[in-house]
Amino acid sequence: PGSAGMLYPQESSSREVKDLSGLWDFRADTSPNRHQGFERSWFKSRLAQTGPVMEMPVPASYNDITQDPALRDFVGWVWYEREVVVPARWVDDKEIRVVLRVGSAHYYSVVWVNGVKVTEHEGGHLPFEAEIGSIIREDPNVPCRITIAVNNTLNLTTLPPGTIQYMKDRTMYPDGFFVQNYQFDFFNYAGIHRPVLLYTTPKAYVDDISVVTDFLDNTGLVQYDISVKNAATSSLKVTLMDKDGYSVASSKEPSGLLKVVDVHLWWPYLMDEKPGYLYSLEVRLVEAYKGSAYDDVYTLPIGIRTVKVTSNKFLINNKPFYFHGVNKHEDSDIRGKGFDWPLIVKDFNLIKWLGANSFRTSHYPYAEEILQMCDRHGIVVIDESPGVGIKDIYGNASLAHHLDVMDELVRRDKNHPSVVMWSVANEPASEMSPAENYFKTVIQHTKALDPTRPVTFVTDSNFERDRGAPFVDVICVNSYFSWYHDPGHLEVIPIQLKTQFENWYGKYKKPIIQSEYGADVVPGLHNDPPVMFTEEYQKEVLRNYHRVFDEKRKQYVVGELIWNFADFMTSQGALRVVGNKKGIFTRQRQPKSAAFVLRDRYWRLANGTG
Ligand code: BDP
Repeated sequence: PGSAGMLYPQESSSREVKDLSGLWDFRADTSPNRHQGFERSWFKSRLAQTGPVMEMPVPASYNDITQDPALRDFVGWVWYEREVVVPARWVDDKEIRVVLRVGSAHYYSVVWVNGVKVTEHEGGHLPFEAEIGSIIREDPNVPCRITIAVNNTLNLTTLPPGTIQYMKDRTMYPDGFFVQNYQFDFFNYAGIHRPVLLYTTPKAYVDDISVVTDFLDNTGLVQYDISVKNAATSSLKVTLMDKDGYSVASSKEPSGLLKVVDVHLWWPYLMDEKPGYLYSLEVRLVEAYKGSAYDDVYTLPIGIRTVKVTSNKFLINNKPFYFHGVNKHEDSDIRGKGFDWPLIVKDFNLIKWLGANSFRTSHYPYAEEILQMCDRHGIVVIDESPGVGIKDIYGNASLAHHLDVMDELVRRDKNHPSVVMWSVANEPASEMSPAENYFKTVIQHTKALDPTRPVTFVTDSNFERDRGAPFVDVICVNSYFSWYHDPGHLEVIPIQLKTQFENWYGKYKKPIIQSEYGADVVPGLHNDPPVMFTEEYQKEVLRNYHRVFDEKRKQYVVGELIWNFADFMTSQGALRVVGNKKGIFTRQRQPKSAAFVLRDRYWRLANGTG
């Protein structure tokens, strides 16, 4: 990622944003070697001139949009293109920086503007951008043509990893047959998943802002650091404003400490009457001799709070915080992993209905807009990297890429008060001997990037054999008692869960979060006494876990996150009935019976009556 910042694009008196969501031209490269687009330079002219195109919505996964099974399961390069009319003043005024930004595209992307390559990016869940001003100024009379080629292939050095398997037996498989294998449990949706934007800044601009917050008695402390680019004779005006827009502190320095008297701390949902209280840090870059029209203005929402971990507590603002929440996915009908406001707002309403105070971004970074909502609503987040399905420790190239991904993730999300912990991976092969160095390195790297937040990874391995746990701040454990083993035997849950907690705590003396537990339900299936896949069985699994949580949360268990908030799509397999059905809501966000069990519990926990 280099030294550049990745501030969320924002409109201000100095910045404009043009959202390119809508219909783009689209074609999958189905040529035998999947490489015709590059060989024939499809980026050089309109995509429609080099072959047939279809209309494809952006943002969305392309997989479920058509009736074509080959496109649903396509592996390789797909091509998107759109022409944009750029406001003349962006072209005329050379003092304006024009940036093209892709919120995310899965997995590998190459971007051209008017046939000129402007950037490429590896990784499906984080933003990337390129300055395109000089290209659109070359010929002001041609519309700006944006071409994005996206490849969803996963291999041993991608994150998440995967393998391509060729089936060469011609008596069994057709010519050229291959499959994409991966060892994570969600469908490898692909395409341009988050909005593509054009945005402007003045030539001299605010490139990045970092804040670290603290408080002493009634005084809030905001340590900030601003980096600017192309600024010649500039000065800064930094103003911290409260929710009502009143200035509470100010400075002219690029970095410093702002003090807020009678601070209103950022509190999680249900811990305060005004959860998610946000101040605004307005940064104004003033270029001398140019007039205020050339100031760059960027306003960062900030929440003042602290996070600390002791041997048996997770503290927010020095008060014990108990995670009663969910694991999620970015997943829904038709749009797959595509960004969708109605879905996002519905999910927040369901989270609040449940009385949940937190979620984990299983198993990859979610859209920034979701984290911004968490900031505003006080929903606490464990921010997870795409390090899922690492079922072997694949070597130095994988490790190096994992470190890069952590750089990009921390750069993007460092200022969100809702983010209280980083998770570097989910259920890796942490019992292998190279895992020790691997997780030590990734976790130390993440701590160096951000010394203020605890770091974890989520384990499902045995407490004696796991080699990553010595490096984490909080032990996060997944277990599926009476599901993947002892199927049907609900009565084993209490004893196995107690043993699980006592083993981990006994060995490490660190707080523990039950980061996954649950059971599949085909909604509407009933049986009493409970049997697997019925609504009754899911409820009983939950109740059995809850009894043990209640005993252990008095000691060192600091959280419980249900697997999963909602049903979601997976690759096809004998264990999955049109996807994973462990949701307490269906994929369409309607409650199964267990949602009511959880709702009762979470509200009791929130009210301190549990
Ligand atoms: C865990 C994984 C999660 C799966 C879940 C399950 O972390 O991604 O979906 O189990 O099997 O192993 O339902």
